Amino acid sequence: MIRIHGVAKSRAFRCIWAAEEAGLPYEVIPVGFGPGMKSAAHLKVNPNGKIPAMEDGALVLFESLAINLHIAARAGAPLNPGGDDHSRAMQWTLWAATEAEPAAMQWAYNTYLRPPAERDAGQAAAGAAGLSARLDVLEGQLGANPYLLGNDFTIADCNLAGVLFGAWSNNFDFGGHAKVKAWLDRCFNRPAALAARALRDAA
Ligand SMILES: N[C@@H](CCC(=O)N[C@@H](CS)C(=O)NCC(=O)O)C(=O)O
Repeated sequence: MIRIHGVAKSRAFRCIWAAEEAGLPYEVIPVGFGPGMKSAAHLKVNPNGKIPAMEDGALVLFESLAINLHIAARAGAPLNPGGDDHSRAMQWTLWAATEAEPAAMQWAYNTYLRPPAERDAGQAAAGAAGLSARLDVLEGQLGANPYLLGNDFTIADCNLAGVLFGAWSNNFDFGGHAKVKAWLDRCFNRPAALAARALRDAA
C-alpha cells in the first residue's frame, strides 16, 4: 500500500493525483503545515521536514515529482511510457522542477500564498514574467495532440501540470498561451484529477 504523508492542500496534491491516475491503492497520512512536519516521526520519512513523503513497502521517498515517477513506474504504461517517451517524461519532470516551479512559486508567494502585507508587487511581476517565458516554450511544444507526449496522459503531464496547478487555480493570466490553458483544463478535469481536487477542496 502506498502511504502518502501530507495534505491535499500542499504539493502532496500531485502525488494523490498520480496515485488516482495509477489506480493503485493508497492512503493519505495527514501531516499538515505546522509542527507535524518537523516532528521526529515525520523527519524519518522526509528529513527535509517538508511534505509530501511516501512509503511503499520498504521504500521511503521525498520530493513530490520523484514520488510520482515511482508511482508511475508501479503503474506501468501508459502512465509510465517506455523508450524515448520515458526520456521525454524525465525531461518534462526536470523542466517542471527547475524551470517552471521557481517562477510559479515566486508569483504564487507574492500574489496569494503570503499574507497581503508580506507580498512584493515587483517580485510578483518578476515571477509572472518568468513563468510567462517558460509558458512560451511549453506553448511551442504542445502540438495537436491532447497531451504532452501524444494521445495518452502520462506522468509528464501529471508532473508538469501538477507544478502549474497553483497558477491555473489562482487565475494566472494565460493570455497568449491558449494551448497551455486548454491542456491544463484537460488535465485537471480528468476523473483522477477531480478526485484529488475534491480532497483538496474538502480540507
Ligand atoms: N521540492 C519539494 C518541496 C516540498 C515543499 O516545499 N513542501 C511544502 C509544502 S507544499 C512544505 O513542506 N513547506 C514547509 C516548509 O518549507 O517548512 C517537493 O516537491 O516535494
